[in-house]
This record gives sequence, C-alpha cells and structure tokens, in this order.
Amino acid sequence: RTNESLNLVEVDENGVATDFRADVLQGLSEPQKAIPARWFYDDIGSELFEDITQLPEYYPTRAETEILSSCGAEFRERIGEGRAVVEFGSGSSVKAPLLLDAIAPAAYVPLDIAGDFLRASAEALAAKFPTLPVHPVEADFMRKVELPEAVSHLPKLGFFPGSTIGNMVARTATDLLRTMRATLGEGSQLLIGMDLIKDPAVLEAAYDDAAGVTARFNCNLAARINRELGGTIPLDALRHVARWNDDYARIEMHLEATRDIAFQVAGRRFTMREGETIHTENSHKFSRRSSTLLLLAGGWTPARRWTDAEDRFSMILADA
Ligand code: AVJ
Repeated sequence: RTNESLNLVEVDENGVATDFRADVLQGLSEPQKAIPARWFYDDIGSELFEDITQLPEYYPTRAETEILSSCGAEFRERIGEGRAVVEFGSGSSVKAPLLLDAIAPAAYVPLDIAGDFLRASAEALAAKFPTLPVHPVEADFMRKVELPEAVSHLPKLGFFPGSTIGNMVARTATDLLRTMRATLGEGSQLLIGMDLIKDPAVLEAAYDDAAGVTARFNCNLAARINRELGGTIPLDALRHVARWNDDYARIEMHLEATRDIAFQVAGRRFTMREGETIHTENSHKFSRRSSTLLLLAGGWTPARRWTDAEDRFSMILADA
C-alpha cells in the first residue's frame, strides 16, 4: 500500500466513518451529551463554515488574513528557506496562498480529512502556483501522518491557521501539538493561529450571527446524524446556543431541546428533557501567556508572535 492509503480514515461497508458512529453513540450516552466538533465538517458543514468566515460578526478569518497579508516580509525573515509547508486541516486552502506568496517554499502538503474537497482545492491551488509541487494527503491529523516520499528530505513548516487548536481541551491540544511534532520531525517550525480573549459580547455575536448561518452550521450536525446514522432526531426541537464560559475561557456551542424529545440513532434510543443540551463545540480563546504555556506543553517553543491591528487574533511561530 502507498503512504497515502495508510492515512485514510476508516469507513464501514456503507462508507460511513466508523469513528463518527462511535463518537455519537458514546457522546449521546454521557450525562452531558457531547459530540466532538470535528464531525461538523461533512460537505454541507464545510460549505457552511466557508459562509461563516464571510459573516460581519465572525472576525477571526479577517483578522488572521490581515496578519498573513501584512507580515509576509517578517515571515520570510523568520522561516527557514526551502521548507515543505504542511497545512493541517487545509479545507479549501484559502489562507495558504498568502503564506506561499510570502515564503516561496519548496513544496506544499495540504492535509485534510475531507478527501473530495481536499483534492479539488489542491488542484485549484496547483493551478495558481504552477511551479510549486503540491502533494495532498487525505488523513486525520489527530494521528501521526506519513508524509509523501517526495518531501521526506525537506525541513518542514507546519501551518495550522484558523484557531482550530481552540476546539480542543488542553489535554487533546497538547497531544495534537506533540503528534504534529512527530509528523514534522526534528528542526521543524510551526505557524499556528490562536484567537484571543476579548469582550464576551463580541465573542458571542461571532458564534451567534444575525443571519443564522452559525445556527445552521450547528444544526447540520444533528441533520448529519439523521442522514448517516439512521437518526430520527426531531430537528425542529433543537435550538442553537452559543455562550461564553469565563472559567474555561471558551465559547461553547450547544443544541438545546425546546421540548422533551425521544429519538433513535443507529438503532439505539435516546431522550432529552426540555432545556437539556448536546454540547457540540468548544472554541477556546487565549491570552499571551496561556498560548505560550499550551505550546510549551506540546513541545514547541514560541519564537515570534504577530497580532492584527485591533489585537483580536494572534499567529505564533514556534520551533520544535
Ligand atoms: C474552525 C474551529 C476556527 O472555533 O471559530 C466557527 C469553528 N464554529 N463558528 C471556530 C466555528 C462556529 C471555528 N474554527
């Protein structure tokens, strides 16, 4: 088998990611129902997330893009030449061109769990950078990834924009940072986006927009369970909730039952009382110190930090 096929996400005979069913059945059985945020991103969820990034209330994408487009010269100065850029969770690869323009790397390896989306995006990007070798890898970046042979001899720059690390609790985040270090190897660097703590009203608006796109994004998870796992969740009885948890410095998204409900998923029966929630996402926000501490715990030493003009978002360059 090739390196690529070894990285593939496990699926059952119906093509359903087996971990999805396991995560959902487990998560719905907990006293506080909870489903990992990674399962938002089927084709519909990925499109809805792209829509979220365009919303007036959702500042992180614009703030990060501002940093990426204004700090190119400093990136070039700080990031070693001739590296292979490995992007974790590349999605539609909208931010990569800004970095690739700035540092002109030796290769680009977009890595994503959504294969069709990944390949289409990689082709579009390769067309924009005709001399850049592009090697897409379909893989779950939470596990150590075998990188393509073609980049094995190159030093690596991990690229993890979007504050996706904020979706994870500290233990999972440190595990991931260590796994990335193992994937990238000795002497690698990491450029990571981390969203900053700010006025809770600004944060809550970013996750509960007036147009209701984030609500649709959240509710799509329940719809996906119905579609892929033979679920009977009454979607009209679930309401999108986004709230700031100050103790944990994070935005939480929940699906709240607006009445008592009972439903089935994969042949198993579940109930929710009115007001009970399924916790669907954490989006942790960081201070300068908490981001430093997290990176250090994950085996990375911060070397340089950039923020946007309004100090809403940070990008950190760290050394393995
Ligand atoms: C993709 C994890 C960066 O937490 O801001 C956006 C996902 N959820 N709106 C975030 C998300 C609701 C997003 N990340």
